[in-house]
Amino acid sequence: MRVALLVLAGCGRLAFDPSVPSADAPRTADASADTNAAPDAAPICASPCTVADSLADWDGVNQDTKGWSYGYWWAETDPDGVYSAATDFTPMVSVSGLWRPPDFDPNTTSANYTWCYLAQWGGHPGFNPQRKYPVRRWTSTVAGLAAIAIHVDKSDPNGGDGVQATLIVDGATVWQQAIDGTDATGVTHTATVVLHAGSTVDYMLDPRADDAVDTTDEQLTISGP
Ligand SMILES: [Ca+2]
Repeated sequence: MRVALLVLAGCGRLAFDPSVPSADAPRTADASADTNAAPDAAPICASPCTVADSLADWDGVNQDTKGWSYGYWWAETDPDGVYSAATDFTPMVSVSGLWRPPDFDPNTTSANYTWCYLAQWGGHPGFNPQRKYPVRRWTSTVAGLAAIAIHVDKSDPNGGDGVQATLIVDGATVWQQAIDGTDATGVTHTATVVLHAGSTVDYMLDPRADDAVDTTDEQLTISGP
């Protein structure tokens, strides 16, 4: 279950509070790959090859199809306010082809109403009335050096305070990027990591300080380096 991530030590928890907006990172496309993975690890497959693709592998009805599971972090009620991949990933349920928290109530005045959901193309984080952050997870069946390509952009670029995407592998934050509310171009980033059978690759979306106009495109692919 351990990943030899060399970007951050695998402490099992995020070393940040996603409810607090971070300073804007550069918004220009970043297609460069991290280069701090172990150079002697064997690739998961001979490049070019792709073992997982969040768009192509999507299943809006069944969990665990092709290694994908759909969940969320209920940040509002987490006693320590820190996402732990091992204990804070709560599976969502399928509602009309979207994944939503199990207690979702479509009544907008309900305490259990939330904008938090996942779709094939992306999703939406929740802030009001409670902070619920969608997490798209892939669980690895392969071991070795892998290239994780992550993309995020605003599918609704009409404002708001933007969103923040976080890539977490086996509990360690690999990459994090804030996206402005009007950024329809977004960012693509590739991280090179070493996976093990059972490694968890989590793509979390948080709303920063508000969830208005936060509809967001997101895609994750795992390939040979
Ligand atoms: Ca927002």
